[in-house]
Amino acid sequence: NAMLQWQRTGFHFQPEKNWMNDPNGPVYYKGWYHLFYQYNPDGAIWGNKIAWGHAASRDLLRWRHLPVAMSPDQWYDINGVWSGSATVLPDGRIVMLYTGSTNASVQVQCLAFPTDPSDPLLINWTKYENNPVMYPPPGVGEKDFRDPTTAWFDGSDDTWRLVIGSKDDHHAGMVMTYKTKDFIDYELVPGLLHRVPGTGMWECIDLYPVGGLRGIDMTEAVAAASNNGGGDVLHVMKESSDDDRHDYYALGRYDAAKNTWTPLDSDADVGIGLRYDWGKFYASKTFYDPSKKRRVLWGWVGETDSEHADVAKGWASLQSIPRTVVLDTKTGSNLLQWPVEEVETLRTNSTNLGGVTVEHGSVFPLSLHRATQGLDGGLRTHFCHDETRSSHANDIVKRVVGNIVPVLDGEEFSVRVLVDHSIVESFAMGGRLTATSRVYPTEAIYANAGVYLFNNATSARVNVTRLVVHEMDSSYNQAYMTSL
Ligand code: DQQ
Repeated sequence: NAMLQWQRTGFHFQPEKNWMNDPNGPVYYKGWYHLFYQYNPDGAIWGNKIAWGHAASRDLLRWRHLPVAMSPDQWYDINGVWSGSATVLPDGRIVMLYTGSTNASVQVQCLAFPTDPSDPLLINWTKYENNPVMYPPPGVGEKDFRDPTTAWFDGSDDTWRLVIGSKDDHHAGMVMTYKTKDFIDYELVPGLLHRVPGTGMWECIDLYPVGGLRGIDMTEAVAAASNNGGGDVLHVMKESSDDDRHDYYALGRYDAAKNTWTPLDSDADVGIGLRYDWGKFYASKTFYDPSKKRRVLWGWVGETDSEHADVAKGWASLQSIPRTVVLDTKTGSNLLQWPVEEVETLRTNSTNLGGVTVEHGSVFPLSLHRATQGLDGGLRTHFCHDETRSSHANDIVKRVVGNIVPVLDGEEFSVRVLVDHSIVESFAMGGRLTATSRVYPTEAIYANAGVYLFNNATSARVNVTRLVVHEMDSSYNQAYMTSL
């Protein structure tokens, strides 16, 4: 449906057509970033024949679409090649672990390797001949055992370790640790790394270290911890909550020897209470990028229109802009997420509009955003996306998404907003809070789209000290794809 093609993005990743969901196995290999993703080659809706789509890029922005990496073609994954993660071994080889949904819809973990490790595009994949390598352990439901993480090396007993999410019969979300020497035989490590009653199935667990400025590889953090206690490094535990379809995280300390992860906020109810993003963002996954020493987060941004509309478009879902993740050392209690620096290379035609005062109840056209000023921490500052006025279409979920965001003494409120056709992704206070929305305007498209500053307050005036609007060059994205 050509009418709907304006919804396709300029610089957010999406396949050429069809359904996509979770990001899978992100990894940097021989100069290329690889992104795999849950993909339905047959249409624009999720189904029981999910495969791994695949694309590669040198800069996380311009993607070369590659053939499907793995299809559901074995008894152990015939109902779906589900989510999984890449591990890079010390000699550079890649091991891929993923969940197979078997011919009896049992969730098992499976192993795959690049068929030709000398191919930087990693086009062909070989599944291990004796898959599966892990079955649901005793006491775990056969449909509650999925999404293995990237493994890390633990020198104390020379094993690789990884975690897998599940739930128990008290509806508690939980995380199990496995160890292996060869990625073929696995041992369940006694105890649970974390468990929170009442939260249901935990999908797509992520566990990774964070510190101040740069990203940290998990293996490196575990080695540092055994040598010198690990310093100020904290570990993020993230789960995707199948009950309410949001990604939650907490900061804590991982103790490899004890196989424990202890949240900083020890209130059991809060055990995993922070949100990655207040809007549409799910099943996310990070990877460590050794070339820029950073940790990069991808999240699946689904549609909020109807399935009917998706079928008409012939595609569904985007990936978020890849985000670097670091610890917010000022608050010490949350992460900072920020678009990867490569996004700035897309900026053209910048307009500076500093020093604007927006009176209460007024609208200021040709500007960027509604902003509220935090006064020395005395005011609570709230950031949200108001989707309710985003479209005249009648088959759309429209909400107001957002929350309180810390503005500390001496700080001014700031927000960065990425607008890309049918997605708006916002980063408030340097990424302390993020909100992602899908938008489906029926009139404000192409040249009819505009940007305004609103001040909906009943009395306060807002001083916008700095406002920069960048147009984003996305034209060469398509050109690049076809020129290869
Ligand atoms: N999506 C995959 C599962 C995962 C879920 C199936 C999360 O592996 O738990 O498409 O969106």
